[in-house]
Amino acid sequence: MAAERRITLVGAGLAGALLARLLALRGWQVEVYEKRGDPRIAGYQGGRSINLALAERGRHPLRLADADEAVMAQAVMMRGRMVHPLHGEVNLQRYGRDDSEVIWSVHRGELNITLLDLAEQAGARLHFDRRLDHVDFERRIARFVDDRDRRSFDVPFRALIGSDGAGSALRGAIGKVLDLGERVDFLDHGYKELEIPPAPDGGFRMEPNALHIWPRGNYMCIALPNDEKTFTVTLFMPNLGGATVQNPGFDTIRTPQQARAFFERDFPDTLPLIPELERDWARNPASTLATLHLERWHLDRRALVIGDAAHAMVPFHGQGMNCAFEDCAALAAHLDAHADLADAFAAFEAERKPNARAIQQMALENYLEMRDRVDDADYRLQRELELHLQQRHPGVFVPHYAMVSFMRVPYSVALARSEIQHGILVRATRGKESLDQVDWTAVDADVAAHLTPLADVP
Ligand code: FAD
Ligand code: 8R5
Repeated sequence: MAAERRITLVGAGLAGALLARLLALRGWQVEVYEKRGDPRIAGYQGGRSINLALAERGRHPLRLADADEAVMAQAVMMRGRMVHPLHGEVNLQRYGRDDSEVIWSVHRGELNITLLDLAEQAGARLHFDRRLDHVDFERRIARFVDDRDRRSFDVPFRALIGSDGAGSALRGAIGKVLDLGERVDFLDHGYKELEIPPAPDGGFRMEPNALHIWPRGNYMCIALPNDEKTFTVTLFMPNLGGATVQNPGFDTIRTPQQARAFFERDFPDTLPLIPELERDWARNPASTLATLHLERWHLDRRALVIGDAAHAMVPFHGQGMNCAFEDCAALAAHLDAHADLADAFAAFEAERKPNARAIQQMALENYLEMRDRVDDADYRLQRELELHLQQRHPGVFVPHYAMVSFMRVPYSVALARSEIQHGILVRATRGKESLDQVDWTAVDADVAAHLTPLADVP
């Protein structure tokens, strides 16, 4: 029995490193193959983003792996959205009721390194510069290539877990022997990253404890703080603009000079903060955004995909990593509970697929909210009412953002309840300008008719 607790992971990114740790702590023999070099030696060569938002959903699996403390040592608290209107005052919209309801900005490279160290300490064996190239599922042999010298290595496996990200090579290999029902929905918007360096005195150039948003209707900038006193700014905008300057797109802003003119018009308060705008614009290409849907996540007992490899999503709820970490905890539990890997993989897929779909949908919906709605009077009245209803109906009316970011109720439950609650908020505030005008008797009846108490996952 013990000899059978062997598994091979492909990809030592965020999910791969955490899963390796969780399984090794449970006594599994874990081998991890990663196409990049060891970031602890070579320096982190990861994606362009430097920081990610970590929420309660992601912190819980980190706690299970005894990794939360090490990760939180480098985290920057974000209390809410700092909204920068084009005209008018910058204002903080808190995410939760107090500082226990916040999200955290973490450095991707440092996070990955912390998790790799912990995985190794738990006994997982890490193999860097090993890119999965080909899988023979009949003979159960995976071929890895070292891209530095093109040498290849044939590795026998019992089962493969693909934690190899949105462009998963394992998904591609499974797809050759099984129809995964794969569909990629590209968003017609993309993103580009810019940097706000530290101030001359070495401090932050803006309020550090917030996620900054510059909503501009059809596009937006956001900024997340870094523990090195920098901010990563991300501009999200259509790939293809319209004929007029009112509808900019990545295709219509062709030169760094045009980028400056665009920022002067639409994001004037950011310009003094981004000294190297032209350099960043030219250096960082615009990236695409997409949602990946798969009908199947596993090939019997031989292979499974998790994280972005199974369900990449658009970034607008900041939940891709959080969801991938939840996957790791769920998979570890199913592997403990089922002797046959085929049963464990099937149970994992059945649990996680509806939840992945739900957060993928909520992530798409949050784009409109962030770029267009946060500054609208009717939207702000709905948020205000949401907080009142949370107090009036504790444990029954729980704000959407709280369910997604501060609780661990399944994403599918959060989505279903958010849709009901949205209806209640719209009905109660229609034609109203302030909470004084709300008909509380009618709202309470609406809540009682449509919502039951919500228990969080213990
Ligand atoms: P990854 O972390 O991408 O890891 C995949 C690993 O597999 C990599 O190390 C890669 O090198 C390796 N690999 C790839 N191909 C092969 C191969 N053929 N053989 C071997 N190894 C291979 N999520 C949030 O929750 N909050 C955020 O704020 C947030 N911000 C983001 C910002 C940016 C710019 C981006 C791009 C994503 C962001 N995300 C965020 C999403 C988050 O990064 C992903 O959801 C998360 O990293 C998924 O983890 P993963 O392990 O599945 O994939
Ligand atoms: N990912 C995030 C949120 C929700 C914030 C809110 C949104 C950048 C490529 Cl766009 C985005 C959020 O509702 O007020 N929390 O965390 C992270 C986000 O974007 C990340 C940094 C990103 C992919 C580029």
